[in-house]
Amino acid sequence: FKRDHHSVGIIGAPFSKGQPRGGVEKGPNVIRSAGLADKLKAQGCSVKDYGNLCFEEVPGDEPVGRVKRPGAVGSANQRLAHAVYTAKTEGHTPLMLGGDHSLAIGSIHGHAAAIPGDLSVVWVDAHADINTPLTTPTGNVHGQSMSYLIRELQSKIPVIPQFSWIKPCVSAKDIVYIGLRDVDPEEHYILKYLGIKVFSMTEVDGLGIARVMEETCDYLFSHVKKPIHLSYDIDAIDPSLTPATGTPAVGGLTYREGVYITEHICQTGLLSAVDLVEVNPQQGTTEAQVQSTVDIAVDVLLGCFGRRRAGNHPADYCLPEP
Ligand code: 6HN
Ligand code: MN
Ligand code: MN
Ligand code: MN
Repeated sequence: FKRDHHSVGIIGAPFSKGQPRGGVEKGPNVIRSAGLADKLKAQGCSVKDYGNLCFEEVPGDEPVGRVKRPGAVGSANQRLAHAVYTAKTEGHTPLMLGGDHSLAIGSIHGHAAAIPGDLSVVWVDAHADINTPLTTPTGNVHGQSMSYLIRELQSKIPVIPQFSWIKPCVSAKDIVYIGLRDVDPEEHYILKYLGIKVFSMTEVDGLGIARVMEETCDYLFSHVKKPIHLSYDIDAIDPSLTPATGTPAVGGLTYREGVYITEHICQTGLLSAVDLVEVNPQQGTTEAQVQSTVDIAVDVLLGCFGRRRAGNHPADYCLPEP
């Protein structure tokens, strides 16, 4: 294959306590059942499946301020950080299957710990997930993940003992958002205040996805080329296509835009870890809705790891001689 060869390290993270809806913990297994590993192998990847992480029950897990389930979220993410660190240091490109988007805390933390310099983050989502513990309207940590990781925001983050292991490891200038369309006012302020690069659905409409991806890479590569952490929330895609998710928002990416993002990032050669989160089979009302959501999640991931819609063939392929 002419695309750079990935060894994918699949890490299942069946965790749902960063938000209130049950079912999202089934994400890793439904995505696996759709044939992810075999399809990755068929396109030339090697695959190591680390299985699903086990997360501990945390009794008496009372909110700290507005933040719900701090014990469960803190400990799950600490385990995940370790797993991602291990997969990365063993030479794999970690692929974290969620679970809810609070898991990006551990995934990005573990990834950052495993590489020498800084990483950049491409966050594909209808939502910015950048509320602080003091601005969150819901208390759900899946809407706050980025706030714990951004260095420039730490003076605004109160102490949460269960989160004390988290070391902010991402600079605001190394983050690009794509697909936003449901941003809380406080989050919008934070994005402006930190000068974070955002391609909302307005920019996707105005520029087209090809320009958005070109500008994303120009922006991220303007100083040094850092490894990319792609955190992909399935609700970035339009809910007519991916309805089985907990916080759907109308007016999302088309299938083609959603896949184009991954094809473009893959061909940079800098993709270093991936999250695919918020697939919730219990949020679909029909089996077809669940199937469509899962199938699209798989196609997004195949795009990350070398699939081109133009077709692929092994680098050593030879035509059969008559
Ligand atoms: N997601 N902004 C809302 C909140 O609760 O803070 C919604 C978060 C959605 C979370 O996309 O993973
Ligand atoms: Mn999200
Ligand atoms: Mn590092
Ligand atoms: Mn979202």
